[in-house]
Amino acid sequence: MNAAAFKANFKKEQETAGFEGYKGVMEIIERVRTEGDAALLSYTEQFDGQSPESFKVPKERLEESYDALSYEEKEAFETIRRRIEQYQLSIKYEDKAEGEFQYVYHPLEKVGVYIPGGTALYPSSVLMTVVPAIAAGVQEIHAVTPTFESTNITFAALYACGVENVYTAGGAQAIAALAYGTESIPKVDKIVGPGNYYVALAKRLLFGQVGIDMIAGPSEILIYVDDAVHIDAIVYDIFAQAEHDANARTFLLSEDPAVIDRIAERMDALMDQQSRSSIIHQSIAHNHYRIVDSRESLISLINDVAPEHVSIQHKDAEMIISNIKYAGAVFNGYYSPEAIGDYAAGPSHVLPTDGTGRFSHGLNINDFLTSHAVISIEKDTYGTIAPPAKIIAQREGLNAHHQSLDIRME
Ligand code: HSO
Ligand code: ZN
Repeated sequence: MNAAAFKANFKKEQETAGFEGYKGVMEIIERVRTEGDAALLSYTEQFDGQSPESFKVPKERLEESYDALSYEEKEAFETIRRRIEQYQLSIKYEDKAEGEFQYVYHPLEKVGVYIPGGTALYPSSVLMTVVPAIAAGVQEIHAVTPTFESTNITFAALYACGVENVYTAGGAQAIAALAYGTESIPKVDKIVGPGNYYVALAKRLLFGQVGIDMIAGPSEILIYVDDAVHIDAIVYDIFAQAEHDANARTFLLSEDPAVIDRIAERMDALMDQQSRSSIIHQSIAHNHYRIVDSRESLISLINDVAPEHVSIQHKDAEMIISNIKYAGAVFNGYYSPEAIGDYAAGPSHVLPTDGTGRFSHGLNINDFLTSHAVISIEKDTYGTIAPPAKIIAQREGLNAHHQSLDIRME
């Protein structure tokens, strides 16, 4: 398969509800905006089959969920929480420049976090969204999740991270509630976190009314291997990606056709032992491509399509990785499988998908900070930069601007 065909496959249309989908989501947004909790309740009944007495989860339920964890589970949350926090603090961008110019950073005040809860619960997504927000200094975090069991692992993770404002609402209606505010859910400044197709549509439509982290599509991975790889390890890496959902995309690349055949054989042999084999079957049948090509075309391919995850399991990994410019996250070598990034490496697993890594990056502490410039010019500098400014003001025909500059020249 050549690069163009690969790219076409990679960018293959995602599940789409088209214009009707947009119309439906717009209707949900408008009803939540105008009717608040009443609309949220009616959509929760319609889509989730639930009629909660109150959307806000009482603190005792969060605490009970946490208390129900084993000692090892509590320790796991704490170890990972600390690791994510240390990573985020290490990348926090602070401009120390002082004098004439300065950038001042402030954490966002109110952040909404969407935690999926449909076919699987994602406590790892709690850690990967909430910990960077807290590291940035966000004071108020409001989490929504379509989860109705009285105690569960998502609640436990939220409790472990110290989040007390949790609401049992999901889908486009929960995003609209966070964007506009209802009687029980406050309006926030920014919404982050993964969600299904309708959550993504609502985020797309509401950007501007509220800040949005990114529009994340189905998860994807590109794995590049040489002939020395541990075959079964690669098979499990592929399954780990494919088991997310039927639209997940896995791409296995090598310059060596024999290694691809060996991996394919082991995939067939190990498939039926997988607990989510039917999902894996579907996503691999539709999305698993194999390409044998040169090193140069591999690098330009990666930079062109900017996969969410790139895993380089190859003796020349250092050289290849130093040439990668665009990717959600890059995994280097045997002890860096994608799954360690999902849970515990440190960087957030909320990453740009579907080529959006060409212009965006994985969620991090800076997504929860805003900055503004402070300009403090003294007389000497003013004397050198005001004359050219005056010339441009004159050419723009903005006389008051010219005078505002001119009067200070006297
Ligand atoms: N690989 C997913 C994140 C995840 N995996 C959560 C397991 N739990 C998207 O990057
Ligand atoms: Zn995963």
